[in-house]
Amino acid sequence: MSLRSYKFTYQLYNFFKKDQLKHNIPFYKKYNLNKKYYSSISSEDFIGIDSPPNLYDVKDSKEELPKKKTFQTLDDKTQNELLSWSDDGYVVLENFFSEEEIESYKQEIDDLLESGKVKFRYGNKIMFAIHHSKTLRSAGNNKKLLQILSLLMDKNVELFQSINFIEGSQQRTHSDSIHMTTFPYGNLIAVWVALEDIKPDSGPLHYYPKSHKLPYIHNRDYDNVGTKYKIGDKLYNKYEDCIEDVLRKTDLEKKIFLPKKGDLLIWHANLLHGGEKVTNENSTRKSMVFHYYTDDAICFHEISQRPTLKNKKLIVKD
Ligand SMILES: O=C(O)CCC(=O)C(=O)O
Repeated sequence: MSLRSYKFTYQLYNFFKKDQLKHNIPFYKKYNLNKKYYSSISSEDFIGIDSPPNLYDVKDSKEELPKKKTFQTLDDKTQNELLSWSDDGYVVLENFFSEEEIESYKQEIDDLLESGKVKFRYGNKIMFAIHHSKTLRSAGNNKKLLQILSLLMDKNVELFQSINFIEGSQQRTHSDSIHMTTFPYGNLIAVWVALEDIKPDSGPLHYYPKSHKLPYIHNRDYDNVGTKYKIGDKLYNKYEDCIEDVLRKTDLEKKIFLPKKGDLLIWHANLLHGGEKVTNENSTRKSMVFHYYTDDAICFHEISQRPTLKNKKLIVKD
């Protein structure tokens, strides 16, 4: 049995990273959570505590967004693109980044790879390149983008993570809420940026419009709660099977995202999405994902039951 399955291993690790965990302290107090901020945490800790929903999970963005000052400052096209947020759980913003900006992001990734500052992890993902690049950090902290994300969440958001892809992820359908969990639930928002025109054979992103309205799937939903001392022992594919089962019982339809370079897709914390199969082995699918937390929630990783480590470098904007 691996040491990683014991909660105390993470607790020890967390203890030495305490500074990066303190962000949760005020919200442990707010939600009367009686535990150390470096201890294990999962959705089991919130059973019986009401999770206040976000504005557009209960009110229609078509009616509410036009009342917001920030919304009124946006051009007509962007306004229209945002209106269906609460209905669909995603929005597409065409042509958001310029050709020049996109070229600079691609160059930055090439340089980071060549210098060895970033490496592929979990197969073909370049994780957290924003920790090494002011250019990519600035892309994630683009002023208009942050404004739009804050508008959709109706509160402040903070850049947390980036993932860069050269090729399709082929990742099975999932919700980000199992990886970047929050309490209250749903306080995460994500952005997928096309760094080139995306072709159908390159393993494009897929997503299920309206799936954000399905219940959040947590450890207990696939028998992965664990014990007082150990995290759950289910393999990740059991979670993916569970999502497949959930979807099979709905009539939700899959959409494939085939954007042009510079387009982006913004999705809700619980929107189900993944990567299509790559059918052309020589294809590339250059893309960049940003994940943002709101600044008013407890953040953790449901599967490993670890509180989220936040890198301060990102909070101080360039
Ligand atoms: O780009 C993809 O294929 C999947 C990305 C994804 O699932 C994510 O970043 O959450």
